[in-house]
Amino acid sequence: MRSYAAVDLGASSGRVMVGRVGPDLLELSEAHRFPNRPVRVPEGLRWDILGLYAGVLEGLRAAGAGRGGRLDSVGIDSWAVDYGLLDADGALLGNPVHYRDARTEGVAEKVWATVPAAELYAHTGLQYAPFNTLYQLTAAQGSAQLAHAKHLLLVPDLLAYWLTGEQGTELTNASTTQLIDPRTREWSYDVAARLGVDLGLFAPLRRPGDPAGLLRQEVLEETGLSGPVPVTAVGSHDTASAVAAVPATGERFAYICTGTWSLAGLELDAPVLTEESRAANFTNELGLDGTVRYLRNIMGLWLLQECVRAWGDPDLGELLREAAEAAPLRSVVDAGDAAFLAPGRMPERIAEACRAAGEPVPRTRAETTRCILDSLALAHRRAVEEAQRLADHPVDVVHIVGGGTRNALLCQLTADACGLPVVAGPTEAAALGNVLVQGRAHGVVGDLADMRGLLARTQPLTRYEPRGDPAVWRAAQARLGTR
Ligand code: ADP
Ligand code: LRH
Repeated sequence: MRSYAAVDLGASSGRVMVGRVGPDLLELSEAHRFPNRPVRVPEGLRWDILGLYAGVLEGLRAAGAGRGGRLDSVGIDSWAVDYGLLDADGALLGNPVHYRDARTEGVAEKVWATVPAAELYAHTGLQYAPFNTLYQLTAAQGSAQLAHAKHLLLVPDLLAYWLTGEQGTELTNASTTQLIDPRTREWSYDVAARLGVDLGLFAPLRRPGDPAGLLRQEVLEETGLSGPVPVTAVGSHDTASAVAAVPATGERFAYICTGTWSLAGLELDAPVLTEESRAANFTNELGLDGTVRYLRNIMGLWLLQECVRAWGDPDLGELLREAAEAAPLRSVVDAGDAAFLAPGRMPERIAEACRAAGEPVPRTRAETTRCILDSLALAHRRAVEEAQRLADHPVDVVHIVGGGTRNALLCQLTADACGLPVVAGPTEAAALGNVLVQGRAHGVVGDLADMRGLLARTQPLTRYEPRGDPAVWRAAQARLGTR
């Protein structure tokens, strides 16, 4: 039996979890959880990276306490695409820019003037999202900060660098930069050269399971851990770790990682780079062991988080109970619409979207909440259906993992909308995937199928059978003008 610390930073909270792993054992406990609150400064929206690092250190201290300061390894995953720039001395140049910052507005069009969108998709397989690292770097071109930068580290790699002093670029997260070719799983040198992106900024690629250094002496002293403690590269994109922890027992499954985002799609063994796939805005991100995460980004519980914030933080449980009583499918919006990306005024923006789509405007908080959950279920349905068709990969079951598994109404509505059984759990999927990859690197668990078998045997899962008539959902989809 081994103990691994998983640092898992989501857009709404960071946590350090401890996983105990053995041949027939997988237990996860929370050592420390801390809020992730971005900060708006005059230049724009920034991550509080020092606050997050402080949370990681405190979490590692808590993880070691009670086990004599002993941990077998540490793994780090976080949200994708964002990065810190370092100068020639290795010092961070400013706070990493938040992917919801407005600096990328209109940038994609400039990129496509040099590399047309269709060609970009054929080479990188990435969906259009304004925040893909490529667009962020293009927006930053000409800035003093980029001019001074000698290194670029994606957020989990930056934290690993601070913990170990070693730099690397973990592949699953690198695949969200739009600078990786999903066919070769290497840098897309041609795209980078044509767009003036200096790949020399990036540290060498490393893959999940690779060693990523040892905790520095100062870190050991600050956390009370007894060294040596290795850091192991995991699927450092939180979605890669979460998909690794989908407790599927066969191949005919779809997954939805629900948290701040809903990431809905399939695990494939090769990318789908067709024009139809691009038009449907499906992405091909890289997963463990040569797999591809073929999925679509849906705005997710961000819509609800932002409403709850605007309403002054009412009790979520009560809000969801009221939403369960509200009239079903009264109003729906396109929960995939990037118009919902920026923070602020979310109840008003949802009302505006309803008005624009000719839908009744929600009159109460319960109705707005119901509108969000119905709209998410509808977007889940559409993504699951389209992914199956575009990848020619039929499924019998939908797995939901992540924070949204705690929302029984969302899970049930998703089962109803998809017309398929939903298996919900684990809630802390990203942390479990993180821990399991460390365990695998140290020979405690076997391949991806073994990892999933262990999850299915040990983790509490809830099954939701589809109810009602799927035609109701098709009709609601038609109201939005999409199939
Ligand atoms: P991220 O990793 O993106 O920060 P999480 O996976 O932690 O997100 O999921 C956060 C979401 O989980 C919240 O926005 C909230 O909607 C949902 N959630 C958390 N706790 C509960 C709960 N007790 N009941 C219902 N939903 C919950
Ligand atoms: C989820 C996530 C998602 C990305 C987004 C930026 O946390 O990593 O997979 O698209 O954040």
